[in-house]
Amino acid sequence: MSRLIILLLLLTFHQCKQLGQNVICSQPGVCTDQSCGTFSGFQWQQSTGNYCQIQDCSSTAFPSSGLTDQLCGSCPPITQAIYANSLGTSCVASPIPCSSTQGLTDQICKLCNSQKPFANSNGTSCIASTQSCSSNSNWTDQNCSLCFQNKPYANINGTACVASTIPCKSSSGWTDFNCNLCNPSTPIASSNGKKCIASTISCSSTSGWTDANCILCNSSTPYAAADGKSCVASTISCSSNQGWTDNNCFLCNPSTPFANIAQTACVNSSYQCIGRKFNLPQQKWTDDDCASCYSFSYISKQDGSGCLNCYALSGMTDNDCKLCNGSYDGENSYANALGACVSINCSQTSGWVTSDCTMCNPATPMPSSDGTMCVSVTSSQIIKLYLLFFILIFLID
Ligand SMILES: *[C@@H]1O[C@H](CO)[C@@H](O)[C@H](O)[C@H]1NC(C)=O
Ligand SMILES: *[C@@H]1O[C@H](CO)[C@@H](O)[C@H](O)[C@H]1NC(C)=O
Ligand SMILES: *[C@@H]1O[C@H](CO)[C@@H](O)[C@H](O)[C@H]1NC(C)=O
Ligand SMILES: *[C@@H]1O[C@H](CO)[C@@H](O)[C@H](O)[C@H]1NC(C)=O
Ligand SMILES: *[C@@H]1O[C@H](CO)[C@@H](O)[C@H](O)[C@H]1NC(C)=O
Ligand SMILES: *[C@@H]1O[C@H](CO)[C@@H](O)[C@H](O)[C@H]1NC(C)=O
Ligand SMILES: *[C@@H]1O[C@H](CO)[C@@H](O)[C@H](O)[C@H]1NC(C)=O
Ligand SMILES: CC(=O)N[C@H]1CO[C@H](CO)[C@@H](O)[C@@H]1O
Repeated sequence: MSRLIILLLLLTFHQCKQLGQNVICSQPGVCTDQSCGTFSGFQWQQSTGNYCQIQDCSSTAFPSSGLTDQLCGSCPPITQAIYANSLGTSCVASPIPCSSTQGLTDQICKLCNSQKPFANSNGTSCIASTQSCSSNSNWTDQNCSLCFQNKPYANINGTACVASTIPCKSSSGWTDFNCNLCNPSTPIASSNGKKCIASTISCSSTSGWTDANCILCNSSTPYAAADGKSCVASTISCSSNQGWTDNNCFLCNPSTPFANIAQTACVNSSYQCIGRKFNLPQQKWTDDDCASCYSFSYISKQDGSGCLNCYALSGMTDNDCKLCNGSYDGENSYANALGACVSINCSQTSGWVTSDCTMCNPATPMPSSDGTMCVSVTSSQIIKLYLLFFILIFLID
């Protein structure tokens, strides 16, 4: 009986005395409190080689503060909880020490410090972000700068952190570089740098402008100049084919600074086309100006008071036609009855033939029998009409 009690006591004693696991202290092989850490109630002893160990892990209650990797390593309270957490308040089953400055992961950080539960992007430290650095939503500038050394700002929809040099929420100071990083669908900075826009060329471009890009870059200059090298403050598109004014013409293309008479295009001439005061010497019409301002078939009147359309089908006088003679329509230097220019002297008093009569006045297409004038019908035709008339009367009777 007494032998059994002694055996039980021996067994109990064996169970209670728990030899610690081997750890390396700050001075390898030196197993003093100074080298391994002072923990009241625990004694260090030399183990094999450079290792030290706690003599008896059960010698006193396990502390809940001031824990180190040495104590946790020698007396892990739970299997594999061999490292002290960052605050030294518990031993944790982290695969690497909580003091590590590389190889940190979210999982390790959570074990090591619940206040800094995420590893930064390169795993060099645990951070107080509210989301994992591998998240792909809900990013804020604050958490971006915690996670990424070189990507301090959240992109515009918070799906990633970017290496822009200003926050993506900025309302000034934009550059194409930053716009493209913050939101690739609006990759260009507006001219005033206050926003990012969906232009297809940089607002500082010196060629390739379109109306669509111009209005995005600077709404004060909404249209591309005719040469596409800049944007201008015209009130209509430089590719318009109506509604032109001198001012818009000049803005769109300084080498054709005047609206033509029909306002359908811009032209160059010695003076503006619209609103000319022909009594002032430099504003008199010239052939060149008439051609530019109206059309190629126009020439200037003799006194410079206006332009004549040599192709006009009405309103022309012999004088007008004489001016036009040789200009555009060959020898069409006489006005006909309709006021168009023809090659026959419609005032002639002899030599009329049918083709000339028709040309001079379609209403009197027939030469009289002596050829001195044109008439509506010939005398032989009149006789035929009379005959027809009498036959009709006879038939009706
Ligand atoms: C992002 O934030 C919203 C609203 O706070 C939340 O509902 C959502 O779960 C978050 N998403 C992630 C991936 O954290
Ligand atoms: C890791 O990132 C931090 C900032 O997040 C930075 O301070 C550190 O230099 C980086 N280390 C390496 C090795 O890139
Ligand atoms: C967020 O922006 C990125 C580009 O910055 C884009 O690729 C992605 O489709 C956007 N996501 C959403 C949900 O808008
Ligand atoms: C936008 O256009 C207006 C009108 O030409 C000009 O005065 C202004 O300087 C332009 N703004 C920028 C930022 O270029
Ligand atoms: C415009 O026309 C005037 C004379 O009509 C001429 O002196 C000037 O050189 C022309 N300008 C251009 C850009 O062609
Ligand atoms: C028309 O011009 C030609 C030369 O081009 C000239 O010979 C002819 O006399 C002119 N006719 C009239 C009616 O002026
Ligand atoms: C046209 O004919 C009339 C009548 O014969 C004549 O007086 C006039 O001089 C002619 N005009 C021209 C330009 O020859
Ligand atoms: C939206 C979000 O997650 N914001 C957090 C970013 O990180 C800071 C801590 O630095 C938190 O306070 C924010 O709530």
